[in-house]
Amino acid sequence: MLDQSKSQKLLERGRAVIPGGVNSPVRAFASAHVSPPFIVKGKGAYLFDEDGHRYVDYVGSWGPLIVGHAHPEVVRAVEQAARNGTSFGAPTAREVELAERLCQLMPQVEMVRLVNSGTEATMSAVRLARGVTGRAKFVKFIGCYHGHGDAFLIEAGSGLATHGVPSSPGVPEGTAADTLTAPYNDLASLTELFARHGSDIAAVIVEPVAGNMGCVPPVDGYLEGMRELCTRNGALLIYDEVMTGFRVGAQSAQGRFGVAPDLVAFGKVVGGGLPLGAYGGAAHLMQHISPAGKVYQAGTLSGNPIAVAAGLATLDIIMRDPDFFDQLERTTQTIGEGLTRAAAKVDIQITVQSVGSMGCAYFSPTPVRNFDEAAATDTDTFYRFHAAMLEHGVYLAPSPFEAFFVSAAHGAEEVEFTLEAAAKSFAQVAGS
Ligand code: KE4
Repeated sequence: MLDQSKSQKLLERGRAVIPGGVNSPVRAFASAHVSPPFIVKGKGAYLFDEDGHRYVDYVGSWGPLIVGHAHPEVVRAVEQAARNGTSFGAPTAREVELAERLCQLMPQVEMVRLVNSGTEATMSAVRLARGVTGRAKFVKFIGCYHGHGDAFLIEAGSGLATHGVPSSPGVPEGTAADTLTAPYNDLASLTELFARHGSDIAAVIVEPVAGNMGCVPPVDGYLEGMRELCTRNGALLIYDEVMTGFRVGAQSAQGRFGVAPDLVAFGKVVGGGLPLGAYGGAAHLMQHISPAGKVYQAGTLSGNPIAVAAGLATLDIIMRDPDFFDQLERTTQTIGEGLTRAAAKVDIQITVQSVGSMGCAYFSPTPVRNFDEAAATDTDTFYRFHAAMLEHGVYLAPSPFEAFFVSAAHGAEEVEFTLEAAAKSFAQVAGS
């Protein structure tokens, strides 16, 4: 058994002053068989906890750390920025530089607004869509998570699925009534929603690869069909690329699948591990944002100089190596194949699904295409596997509905260590 005495004591202390002892529910390991390790340090592919354990990390702060923990260039950029002052509430050259960089990297993004989180980015994109179209309703997909904005907390996957919450108390009925939901990867039900509510729908928001029910790629023709339905009905298509942005390829999911949205929300990687999000799209849409237009959206710390510096440094590292994404994808595939082989050795059938450097190992003999199928996988065995992996030095997200993330710091040594740990863990799970 893993000695977690220090972490457990800290969790107790935390519970007295922080709800659940954590500042985001998924960190509580609520359904897991182990306590959350309290982290003291991250370096490259590794995390170090209060109890003296080292783990190969596949959470990467839930996605941002694509170049690994404490990358020297990111740390240097942050130090330099901090020396010049931590916040001004006034424009800076580097914000313009980051906005230019995002527009240059993403061909259909002509303007962006920087915010502080993925939640802010998705919330603001929906507000913009409503402001532009003059319509109130929007569509989200069951099992997709778009942050904790009121209107999104309906059948929202991720932490809510882990805690068995279909919709959060505190979301007024009126707000929920304007959120229409449909199963993911099911164009027929989206077509039906448009047939019933077409002229009231401001937007469809989607994770182009669903990463909050594991890792579910869009089926062939799904994004194309969604694009077509939106265009035909005068609704805006919003990609939530908070997770997939600069994660599944140099031009994110929209470049990878070749289907362009009207608006896009970013977070995670674009902030290089600091609090930063962004939303953007065509100039004629973004010009509706205040002060250029009338749709209000603001922030004391928006475009924070330290976060901007970390984001720029991370994008620099990613973009200067033409092989960056292919290399990550190869590593991810090696891990996926290794996990599948290790499980099969002890007669456990798993299905690994991955896109770029995000993936999920489902305890299921068949592929997962939507939330119902993700929920029907063997989650009990997942939780036992999760605890065994932690004991053997591998840190996975404590939920079968979360993706794993591979970083550029995961080399051959870390992969080998991971697969050895997996072989032991699968054997333990099979024997218990
Ligand atoms: P943040 O507000 O947490 O920065 O981003 C919200 C968000 C929006 N869209 C997608 C596709 C996301 O995955 C997220 C955040 N993801 C969660 C869980 N996968 C992060 C972890 C947490 O909530 O603590």
